[in-house]
Amino acid sequence: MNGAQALIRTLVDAGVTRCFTNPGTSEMHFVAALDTVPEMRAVLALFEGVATGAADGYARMAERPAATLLHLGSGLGNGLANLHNARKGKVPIVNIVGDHATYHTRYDAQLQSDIETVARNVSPGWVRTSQSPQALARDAAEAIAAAQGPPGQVATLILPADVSWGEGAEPAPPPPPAVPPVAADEVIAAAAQALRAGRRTAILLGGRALREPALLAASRIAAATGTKLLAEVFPTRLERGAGLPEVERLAYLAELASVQLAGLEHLVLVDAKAPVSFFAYPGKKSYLVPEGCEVHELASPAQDALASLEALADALGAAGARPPLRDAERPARPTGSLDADKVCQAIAAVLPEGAIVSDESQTSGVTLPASTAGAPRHDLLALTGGAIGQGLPVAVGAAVACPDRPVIALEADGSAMYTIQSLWTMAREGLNVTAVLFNNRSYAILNIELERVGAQGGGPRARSQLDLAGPDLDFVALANGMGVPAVRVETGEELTRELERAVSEPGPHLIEAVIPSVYSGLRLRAMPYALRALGALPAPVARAVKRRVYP
Ligand SMILES: Cc1ncc(C[n+]2csc(CCOP(=O)(O)OP(=O)(O)O)c2C)c(N)n1
Ligand SMILES: [Mg+2]
Repeated sequence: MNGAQALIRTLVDAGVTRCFTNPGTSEMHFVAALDTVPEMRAVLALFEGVATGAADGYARMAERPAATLLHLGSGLGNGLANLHNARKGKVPIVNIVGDHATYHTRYDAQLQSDIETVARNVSPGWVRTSQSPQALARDAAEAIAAAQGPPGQVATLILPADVSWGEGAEPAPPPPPAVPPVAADEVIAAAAQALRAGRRTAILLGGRALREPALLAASRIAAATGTKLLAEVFPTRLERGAGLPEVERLAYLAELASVQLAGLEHLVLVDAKAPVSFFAYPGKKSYLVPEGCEVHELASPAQDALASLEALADALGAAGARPPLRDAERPARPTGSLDADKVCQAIAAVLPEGAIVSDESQTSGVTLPASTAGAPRHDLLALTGGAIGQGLPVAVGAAVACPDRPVIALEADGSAMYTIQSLWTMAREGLNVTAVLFNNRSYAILNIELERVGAQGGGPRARSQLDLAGPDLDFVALANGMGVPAVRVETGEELTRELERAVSEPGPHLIEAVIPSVYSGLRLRAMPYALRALGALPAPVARAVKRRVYP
């Protein structure tokens, strides 16, 4: 057996049965070995950012890692943004990067580069260049264990070509499953005391605490104590919809998140970080926990969030509490010419049971959480690391993981163009993905940010950097060119009809809606003033404003 064969056998024996690839010469032995291990399904992507984002989407849904196969430092670099998103989402990925043969590196050939340095940014916890075919399978088993965590992480295994083609390799046994610890008794007692004291409290849920069992445990605690449940801004995987507990997501805009957090005296973190502003803004706070609020970490990402929440519920005598569950409720089907809110309504009106929603709708999706709150239960996958170009690749991976569930990719135009090649992989693999393109012909959010950061000037040259009009992107043509049937819709009636058709037919579809920016004209100009004024308003008024602009 050569190294590559032993590597792939080790991967599939450990349950890593999908590999998202964009190979080159140094990976040819890995590619050749695919035919000797039929349990491994390799999925070709036409850009590394698609492969890495697909591995992320796959693991979020399959609850086990996929592998990637990337070509040296340049290929890894191309895939970096979506590995960054996976790292922030604590998503496990076995990131395999081919390299020159060990004896070739000293010649500094054309593709030679420092792969480990590139990898460390997204794989701070585990990077290794395998040194021999005999060591390779063991290295792979360690990479799988490291990737799985918890917390999940991107483990990068660098595979020199001679290690791959060298003979005398043997597969390694799968790593034993990790048993994450439950919160210590004194931590549970302290959190229970904080929640019992009748103070203003909230539990901030992130990571694995946004899955159904943990949500149920948290909402029992909320029902028994009156504490508020919050979810992190961009969840890795949030289960929501009719029949599930409802949690309020923190807003992306720090000014609005501050309104949600105002007045809290205790904040209990469960697999989540204390909230901070996405960016620094002159004269504004970075750390969003209100002054004087005590932060308790019930469970870190390395711990068992569910068991810790259940232990806390027991300590509070809340195990038998009956939490309120979200009633089924859909908005009416929109009619007439479309805007962003009507697209969100249409999606909510026809969302099928068990859908997986990969949400990269950006500003156009601002009313989506409210519209879909009572839709049939679904999984929401968000932009965990803020590096755009994630939504379509994540949809690819989710559809590979869950071929029987409808995947809906909600894509803003600017974000879609980073990894538009995802459409080709969807067509080739026959994936059940419906991509809805919110085409506002703009980097709309950056128009808000331009005002918010207080940049001086901001004239026509600045605005042209944020404007995508001319030439107008034609997403129907782009999709057709990659084998995906596509339509452009102009009315609510057309959109709901096309959505239902797309979901009922097998394979991928794209629906383009050309819509105005949610923030333009007076609304855009008023936004920074309104955001600044929020802090000075009485809390109930500020909350009402927040609900209005970011429901
Ligand atoms: C990898 C990466 N590059 C650039 C950015 C900066 N950025 C943030 S939002 C954005 C534009 C988003 O435009 P679009 O996807 O059309 O959404 P809209 O704001 O129009 O709703 C850009 C370029 C980023 N977040 N990530
Ligand atoms: Mg846009």
